[in-house]
Amino acid sequence: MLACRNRDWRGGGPPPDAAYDAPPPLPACSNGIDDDCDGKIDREDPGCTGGDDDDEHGTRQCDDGVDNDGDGKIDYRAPSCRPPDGDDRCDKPDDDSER
Ligand SMILES: [Ca+2]
Ligand SMILES: [Ca+2]
Ligand SMILES: [Ca+2]
Ligand SMILES: [Ca+2]
Repeated sequence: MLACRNRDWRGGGPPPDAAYDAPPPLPACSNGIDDDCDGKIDREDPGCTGGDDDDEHGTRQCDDGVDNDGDGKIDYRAPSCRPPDGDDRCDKPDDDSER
């Protein structure tokens, strides 16, 4: 005698995920965070040209996110930053020389 197959079996997969409607992340210049850790937040940061700018880095050597003098240290970092590993030749983010 043959066993009946259960035709109502629906498989064991998980239910489909509901659409994840998280809002898009805020631009770096309006997220309330000191993203580049220079002690200036959002619109206070000279690297921000506006609230929709997504990068707090600016054009000055001590605020451009680049190791301009090749010593392995990058930009001004606020003393409260951990690690406080900025270029020690930078006294402030609008300093335009890492040398
Ligand atoms: Ca920010
Ligand atoms: Ca900043
Ligand atoms: Ca730099
Ligand atoms: Ca440097």
